[in-house]
Amino acid sequence: MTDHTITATEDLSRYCPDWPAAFEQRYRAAGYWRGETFGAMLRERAERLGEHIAIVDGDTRLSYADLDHRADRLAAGLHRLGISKGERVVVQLPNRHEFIVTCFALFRLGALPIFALPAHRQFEIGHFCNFAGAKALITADRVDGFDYRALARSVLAEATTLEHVIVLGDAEEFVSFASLDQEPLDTLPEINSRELAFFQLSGGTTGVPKLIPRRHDDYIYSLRGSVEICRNDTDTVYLGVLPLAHNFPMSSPGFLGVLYAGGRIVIAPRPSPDVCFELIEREHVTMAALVPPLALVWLDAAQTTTRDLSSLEVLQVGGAKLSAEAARRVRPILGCTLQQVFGMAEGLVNYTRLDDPEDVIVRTQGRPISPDDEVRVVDDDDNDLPPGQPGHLLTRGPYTIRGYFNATEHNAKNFTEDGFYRTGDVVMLTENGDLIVEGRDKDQINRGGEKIAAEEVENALLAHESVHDVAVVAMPDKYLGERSCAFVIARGTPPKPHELAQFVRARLASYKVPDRIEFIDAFPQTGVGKVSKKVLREVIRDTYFGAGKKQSTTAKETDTPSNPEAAS
Ligand code: OOB
Repeated sequence: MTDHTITATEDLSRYCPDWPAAFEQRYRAAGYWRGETFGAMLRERAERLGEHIAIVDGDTRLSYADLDHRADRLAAGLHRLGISKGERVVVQLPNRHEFIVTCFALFRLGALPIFALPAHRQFEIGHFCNFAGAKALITADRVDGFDYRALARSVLAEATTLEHVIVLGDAEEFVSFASLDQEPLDTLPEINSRELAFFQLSGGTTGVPKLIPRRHDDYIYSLRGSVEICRNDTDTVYLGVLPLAHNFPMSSPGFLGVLYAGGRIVIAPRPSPDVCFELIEREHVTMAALVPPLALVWLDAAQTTTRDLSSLEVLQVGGAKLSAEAARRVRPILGCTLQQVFGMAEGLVNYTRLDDPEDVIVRTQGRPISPDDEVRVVDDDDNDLPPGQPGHLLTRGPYTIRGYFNATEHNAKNFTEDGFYRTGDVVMLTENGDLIVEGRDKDQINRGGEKIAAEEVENALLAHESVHDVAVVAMPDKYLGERSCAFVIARGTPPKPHELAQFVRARLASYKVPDRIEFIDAFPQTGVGKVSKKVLREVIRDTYFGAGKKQSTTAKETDTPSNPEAAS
C-alpha cells in the first residue's frame, strides 16, 4: 500500500490530501478556521492565566507558565539535537505530564508527532518510523514491567531514517529526555495554521494502521466546538484516564480542549476506581472520559466507595457502544450527567448535549459538533436513507480529513469523489438528528474501545510457519462488548494456541492478541468464493454463546492467556 518511500527531510504535505479551496473559504468565512496554532494557543493561555495550575501529575503541579516554559526548553533541546520543522517524531509515552510538554515542544518547532499508544509493539512502531520517515522516537524507560528501550533497540535495527531515540527516565545508551531541558531558543519557526500539526492513528481495517494528518486549523476548531458543547472553562478539572495519545482524551475535549479552555488536567496513572476515585476526591475533578468497560467497573465500584465523588459533573463515555442499560445507571449511581461520545480519529465527533432529555442521553450517541458537519446515512448504492433506517455513515466537514497520509489507493475506496469519508459505521438517524450506532460494516473488532484491524492480526499469524490460513472475527463479550477469535487452518500438526498468542504478542499491541484460537479444516465461503466472516462469527457465537449457553469470559481450553493490558 506504500505509494512512496519517504525520506526524513521530505515535505509531507503533498502526501496529505487537503480540503479544496472552496471549502477552505467556506470554513474560514464561517469562523471555524481562525488561523490559531497550538504553540501560540499555549503562549496566550500562559500570558493570561500564568500561575493557574494546568496539570497535576502525582506530586508535580505545573502552572500554565510552567508548561509554557518547559515546552520552550524541550523545544530548544530537540532543536539542538537536530529536529527541525516538518520532521516526524514518533511519540510513545505513558500518561505523564512529560507527554503534554512533548506535544507542545514539537508543535512549537513545527516537528510532527506521530501519536503511538503505549500498547504498540515492534511491528506498529517500526511501521510508523519507516512509513513516515521519522527522525526520532521519544519513549520511556520501563512502564508496568515493559522495557521500552528494548523495543526501541529492535525498532532501530530496522528503521531506515531513525537517528535519535530519546528516553524518559533511565536512558541507558540513548539520549535522556532530561538532557533536552535547555535554554530556550531566541526564535522559533513560523508556523502557519494551515500546516500539518501531527498524525493520529486510524483504528483501521488494513494490514497496518493508517496515518491521519491533522492540521492546526481543523483540530483547534474541533477543540473549540467541543469546549463549547462540554461547557469547559477555567473551573474545569479533567481526569485523564485513557491513554492521552488517543483522539478521545486528546481532543473531545480531552487534554488539549481543557487547556484551550484554561482548565486543569489531572493525570491518572491507572484507570482503576481506587486510583481514580481518590484523585476525584482530592482534586475535585469535574469531568472524566472512559470507554464502556471501564464505565461499568466504575459504576460497580461507586456503589461501595467511601470516596467523595460529588465534584464530578460529567462522565463521558465513548469509543464503543454503551448499552442503554448501563447508560441509565450513570446518573443515579454517580450523581453526574452522562455524555455519550461517538467519534473517530479521522474527524467527526458526536456528543449528547448536557441538557438533552435523559432519554436522548441514554439511547443515542449524540449529534455532530458543527453545523457544517455533513452526515449522510446511505444504502449499499450510496442512496440516502430517511431517519429511522440504519445505513452506512458517510461524513464530510471542517475537521474531518479528506484522506489518509500517503495512501492514494486506500483513499479512493474510503472517501467518495466529493470528499465524504466512509466511516464503516452503520448508524440510524433519529427525527431530531441524533445518531444511534447500530453496528459496523468494516473488518474490525472493537474490543472495549480498542480497535483491532482483522487483517493486521491475520498478517501477523500468517508469518507463523504452522499457519496455513487464518481469519479473525469478533465474538460477543459481556464485559468488553467484543473480543477477537482467530480461526486457523494449520499447516501440519496444529501449534499450541498459547504459542500462536505469544507469536502475535511479540509483534503487536497485546490487545490485538486473539482472545480465542479455533482450528478449522476449511473456511466457509461466500457466493463469490471469499471467506465468509459472517458465518464464522455465527459459528463462534452459536458454539459458545448460543441459546441456552451462558456467556462466559472465563478461560477455556483454547483461550489464550488473558490480556494483561486490558482494563479489568
Ligand atoms: C474513537 O476514535 P477511533 O478512531 O479509535 O475509533 C473510531 C470508531 C468509530 O468509527 C466507531 O466504529 C467506534 O470507534 N466508536 C463508537 C463510539 N465511539 C467510537 N461506536 C459506538 N459508540 C460510540 N460511542 O473511538 C473516538 C474518537 C474521538 C472521540 C470518541 C471516540
